[in-house]
Amino acid sequence: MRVLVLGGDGFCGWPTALYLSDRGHDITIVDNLSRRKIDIELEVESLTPIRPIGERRRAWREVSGRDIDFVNLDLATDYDRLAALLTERRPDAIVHFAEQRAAPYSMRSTPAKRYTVDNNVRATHNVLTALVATGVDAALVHLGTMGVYGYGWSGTAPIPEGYLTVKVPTPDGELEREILHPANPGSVYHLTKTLDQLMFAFYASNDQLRITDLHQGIVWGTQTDQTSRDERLINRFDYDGDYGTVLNRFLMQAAIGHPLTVHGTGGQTRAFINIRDTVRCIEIALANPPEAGTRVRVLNQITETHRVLDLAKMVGDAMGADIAYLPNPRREADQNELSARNDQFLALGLQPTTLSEGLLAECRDVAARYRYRVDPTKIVSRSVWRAGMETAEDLVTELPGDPLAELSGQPADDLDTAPSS
Ligand code: NAD
Ligand code: USQ
Repeated sequence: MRVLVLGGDGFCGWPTALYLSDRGHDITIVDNLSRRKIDIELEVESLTPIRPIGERRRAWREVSGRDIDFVNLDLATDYDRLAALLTERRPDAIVHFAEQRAAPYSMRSTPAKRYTVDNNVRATHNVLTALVATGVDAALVHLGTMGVYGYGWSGTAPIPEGYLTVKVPTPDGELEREILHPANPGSVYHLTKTLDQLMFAFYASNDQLRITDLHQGIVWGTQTDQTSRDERLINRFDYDGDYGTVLNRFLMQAAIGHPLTVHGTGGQTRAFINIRDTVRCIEIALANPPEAGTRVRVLNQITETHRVLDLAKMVGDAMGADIAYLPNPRREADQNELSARNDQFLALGLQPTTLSEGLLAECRDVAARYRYRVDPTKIVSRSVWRAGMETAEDLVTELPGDPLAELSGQPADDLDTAPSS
């Protein structure tokens, strides 16, 4: 397939581009490199030393013999170039990762809120309207989020995959209807994903676009079989308070001897997926597009759920790290249950990689190798959901000694114990 990977320089997009290229697909990355510019704005870098996109592509050609094309284009503002690209390449499929994806970043300031909405909503709408205007019949696979459902709305009822069956009272009795699951965003970033959903529903219905929306949980891990083939292909590893996600942050914190930064009581339960499964899920979604004229296909792209405190205890016990209970900079329930369906991916052949499979140790080792790149003053999350909310002081201002050196001799699979989910 000829595939455009929108956002293909990012944490999920880069390993997906390599994976699909490795599987023989013809890949063009479309990215405006805005994520790299946000690193400069936040004065922080990926823990791993990611290389410029040109060097990444050259390295991939050297190790695989395959070319990945790259187009530097802002999907939110360069509509004409996007339409011309579609007309010229006529892709069979488009994978859309290209959005501002950090909830804390989206809440950090008024400009960041406006940027997140402007960037994400316009980028998604431009892709949809360009498909209609050019008549290119590409299947669209979008990366959405489990956060569109909210946390706690449905109590203990398992979250379905996209649609909810409801009974509507009428004078003649109850009418059964299937509706898009009510949206319950917890941040401006999550809000943009709920707006994306409505745009998809409209364009699937009005223009018969073939759209799959993947409601992905928190991605953990960093390397895949492809990114680990050469140091120059290494994937991003965000650890800072805005972009770092919880499990990767805990592994990085333990690897540098920093207390594990649990927000509040750590009672939040979230859905997770390893980056190696993300790339497989995309391939499965590409191979199974919906028919034209049918509703948006929604799949929950998750493999397991865990409570934040359980993750902290597991990492802390295995690596000797302390837990720090910090004021929660977010407005979220003290605790929530989360049970969600993922039947469709399982039925389509996904074999989940779980926390118990040795990859925690791989991720810890990546963090340990690059610990010298950590700026400890960037670790505590300080983007608050409302002005005036309390945040913690830095817990560590200088990089502590290497805690993993003390664990030397301990086999890497000591971390192979998963908490119950
Ligand atoms: P990322 O920030 O690492 O990558 C996004 C990429 O898109 C970046 O390379 C960025 O430069 C590019 N981009 C952003 N706006 C663009 C624009 N207007 N034009 C062109 N390129 C643009 O994010 P990620 O972690 O790879 O996430 C990818 C997608 O997956 C996002 O949509 C995110 O919401 C979703 N997702 C991520 C996670 C996770 O844990 N990382 C979990 C669930 C869903
Ligand atoms: N948390 C901590 N300590 C930390 C970091 C986070 O306790 O050091 C807590 C947060 O308060 C929250 C939970 O861990 O309760 C998850 O936070 P996160 O930053 O790991 O994940 P989140 O903000 O939900 O966002 C990430 C991605 C986003 C994606 C989402 C999927 O950045 O792109 O959409 O995961 S989901 O969570 O399923 O909505």
